[in-house]
Amino acid sequence: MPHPKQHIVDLALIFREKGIQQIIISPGSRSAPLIRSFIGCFGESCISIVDERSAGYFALGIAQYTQKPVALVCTSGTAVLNYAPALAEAYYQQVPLIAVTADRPREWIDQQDNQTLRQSGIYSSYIKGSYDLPQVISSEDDLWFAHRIINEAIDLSASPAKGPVHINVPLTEPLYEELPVPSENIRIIRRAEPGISLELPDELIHEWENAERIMIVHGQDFPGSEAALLLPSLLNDGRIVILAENIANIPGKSIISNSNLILSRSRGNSPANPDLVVHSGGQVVSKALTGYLRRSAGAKCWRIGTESGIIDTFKRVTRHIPHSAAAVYRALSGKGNRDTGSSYRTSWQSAASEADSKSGEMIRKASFSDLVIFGRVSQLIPPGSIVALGNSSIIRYSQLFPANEQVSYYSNRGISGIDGCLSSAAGLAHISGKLTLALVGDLGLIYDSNALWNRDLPANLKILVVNNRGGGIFHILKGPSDHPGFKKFIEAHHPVNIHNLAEAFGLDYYYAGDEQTLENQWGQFIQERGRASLLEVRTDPIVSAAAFRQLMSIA
Ligand SMILES: Cc1ncc(C[n+]2csc(CCOP(=O)(O)OP(=O)(O)O)c2C)c(N)n1
Ligand SMILES: [Mg+2]
Repeated sequence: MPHPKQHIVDLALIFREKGIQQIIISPGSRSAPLIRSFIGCFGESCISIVDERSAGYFALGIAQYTQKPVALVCTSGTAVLNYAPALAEAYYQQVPLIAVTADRPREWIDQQDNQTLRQSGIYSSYIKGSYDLPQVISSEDDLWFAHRIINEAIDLSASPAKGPVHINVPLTEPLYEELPVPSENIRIIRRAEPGISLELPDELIHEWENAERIMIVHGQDFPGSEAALLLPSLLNDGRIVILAENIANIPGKSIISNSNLILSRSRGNSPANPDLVVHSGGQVVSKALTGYLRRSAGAKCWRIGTESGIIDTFKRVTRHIPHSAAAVYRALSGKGNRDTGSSYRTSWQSAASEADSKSGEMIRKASFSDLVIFGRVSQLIPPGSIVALGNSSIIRYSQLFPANEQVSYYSNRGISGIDGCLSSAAGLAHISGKLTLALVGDLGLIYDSNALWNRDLPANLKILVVNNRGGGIFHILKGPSDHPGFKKFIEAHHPVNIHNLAEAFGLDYYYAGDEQTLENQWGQFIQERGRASLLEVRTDPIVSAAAFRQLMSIA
């Protein structure tokens, strides 16, 4: 007869055998057997992060980088709910995460037992799969069942479209006893992923070959994705324009990354319209681009993606092609190629460089503001670094500058929360070992300051905080600043001392209040000094909003 907690020991071993390497553990007592099992199997490589919300986002950063499932382990109760933001982000960004949550025995749910809530299926609306392990193993069949669902959960998380899964683990006392050795007949089920070569139907090829002006819009994607490798080669075909923002991470001089600036400045006079729009990848940041495509009457529109539903961002999808972008682009490559000799592509490229040089001119003359910081920082980022963009005006400002091919861009754009940007950046810094520049707003930093509550906070994490003392984004959007509750309830103006915050967590702190000091401090700030550092740059939100508006109106 197997040991009642045999599955707990086997769980960690199955994780390891199926290639999982990163385990993030938050503290607790109900989870003690799980912690024993994971540290027994993975040893020192397990990472301890106390705050589960931060742990979830830290894991997300690692999984964004590796594209492999990362395991999260926590105790029962509200700890479980604190994973929810990161899991939801992972769901919408198709990032593989596995939440392993300790639970009380079933008979004690809703019985006023300590630290207990209904955990089974708790993330139901934004999870690829939810599993409950047996409470105790009382037969070989129980163990067979546990082995199978652990395999299934890992495969589900890692297979397209990737995403989060939940393994809930009811645990009976005793919680601190020794565990047995792993099963001899542990089951590792290997999943054979289908190849990616694809035969597309003739009618689809026909539509592609007959199009005159194709616009590929590729949304957020991870650096080095297959689509990133394939897309630039499609530009041999003169009918194609590729619009991909910095977070799409598509390299190439001819990729247009500043569509937001082009389309904001075009005032209805945009470059030539496409007759076929092909949409792939994750979220697109630019509202101007989304609006433009929604208005592009007459154009056909394909959505390529492994998601099950139809993503019709531009309200004009005529075909949904449920395969990976890489497989479809590979199958289309070389089909119908021609250099139309039309001005279509040139019109987009000259609009891109004109928008860029006009904005450069304006920024050189602008007062010190958020815009000026971005202009300067975009030139100072060292090649080979990672840039983690905060969700606020930060990511919008960063769209105003051409993407830097030497830099990898990440952001939590699945659902754009400000609550985990810094923790994800810490995860990226941890796993990559590369200089990781987290660009965050003051609210984003303070909200997620528990990202800094990490004994092993990577020294290569460099945090640039644009402190405009509230949500600067609400100054640049049309509408909010006329609201009666603007200052207190929307901008959420605050007096937090960021210097003290950085000191509390033992970070090196730098400060700049003008462009010259920013430049002077930069070298020290990004230098490897054995601990993470934070550079606070303070700006006036009114001046910043005026500079932004000026750019948009000359633009
Ligand atoms: C968890 C969460 N709460 C609220 C919001 C709404 N929100 C979007 S941006 C923003 C303000 C961000 O301010 P800050 O980080 O200072 O950046 P800034 O816009 O000033 O650059 C808020 C509250 C959100 N995205 N996520
Ligand atoms: Mg702010």
